[in-house]
Amino acid sequence: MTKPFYAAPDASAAMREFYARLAQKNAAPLWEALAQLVTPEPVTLTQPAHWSYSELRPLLLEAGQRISAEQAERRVLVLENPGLRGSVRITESLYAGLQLVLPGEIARSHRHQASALRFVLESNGGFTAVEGERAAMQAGDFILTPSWAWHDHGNLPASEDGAGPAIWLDGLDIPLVNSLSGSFAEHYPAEQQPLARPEGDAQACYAANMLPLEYRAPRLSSPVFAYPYARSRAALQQLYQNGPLDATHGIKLQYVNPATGGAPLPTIGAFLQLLPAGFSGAAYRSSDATIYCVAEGSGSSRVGAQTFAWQEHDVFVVPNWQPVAHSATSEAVLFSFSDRPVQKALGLWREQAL
Ligand code: 1HN
Repeated sequence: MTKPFYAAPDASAAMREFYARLAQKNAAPLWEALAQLVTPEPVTLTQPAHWSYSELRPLLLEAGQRISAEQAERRVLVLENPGLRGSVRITESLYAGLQLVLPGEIARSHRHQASALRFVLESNGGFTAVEGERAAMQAGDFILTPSWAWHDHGNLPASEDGAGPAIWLDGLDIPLVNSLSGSFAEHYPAEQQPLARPEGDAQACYAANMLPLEYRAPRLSSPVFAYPYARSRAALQQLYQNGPLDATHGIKLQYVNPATGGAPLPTIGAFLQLLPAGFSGAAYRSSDATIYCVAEGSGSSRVGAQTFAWQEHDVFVVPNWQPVAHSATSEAVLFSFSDRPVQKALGLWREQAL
């Protein structure tokens, strides 16, 4: 931690006695707290951290033997930041976890104020339904569950092609919503919500570089709720072939709400970047703590004083304002997400090339 910007004066016995009398009246001296309140740079409990998929996957599958999706409501291993143990979050503002749905299972329908995203790691017959429309899940797909949208997940029975577990990374703004004491939630009266539209309807309506006639966005989140990996990956590949490469980010794109040009969720921004084999990126920092998930390839990232060597499907965290520099051993694709849209909406976001 950096040296305090404001130094609290030493408290004499007489002052401490004064503070005790203040406390009895629910009052406190600001001059004792200022140093921790107003820091010259972001101070956070979020630590740089790395989760190895090859270590976590067997534990997630073990959870699959120990508890059903039905018993668990959501069978998830929370990725808990070591600096924030016990507070069920990966950064101070965001939650992340690895979810497992086995062939034939359903994770029943519910909705809540918190917005969620999924980044699919493994799926043959996995699917999710959001507000009356189903999307089949494929590895690398980015899927949204907007605030207050009914959502349930499933994996086809083994007899219908549901070969293997469906596993994805969940990201939610739960800590942010709960810091505002803004949580509401309810169960759908049935295990699965009825489907109101055929699969692919939202793609046709909102994801073909067109919008329904005189469309006015009815909500803050993107009407496109599934962003297939094949399309995002192909865009990165084409841009890489066309050049140029950013010295810090490689080829990096942000997922977008096509109706507004803004972030896909009001509280969470998400990104996908390609790092060519042998890429060694420049150091950079931004005021949003960022969660990375390796979609493809291997490499390493220097985060502050630590270096994380990562493989496919690993997750790692870069805390607020910590320098990060990415290197790729083989051609790699990194998915990432953060609370950047919140910071931007409040005029707080900063970035710096180092
Ligand atoms: C949730 O609703 C899901 O719907 C996943 O899959 C993870 C973590 C905390 C609170 C709600 C889901 C969640 C969650």
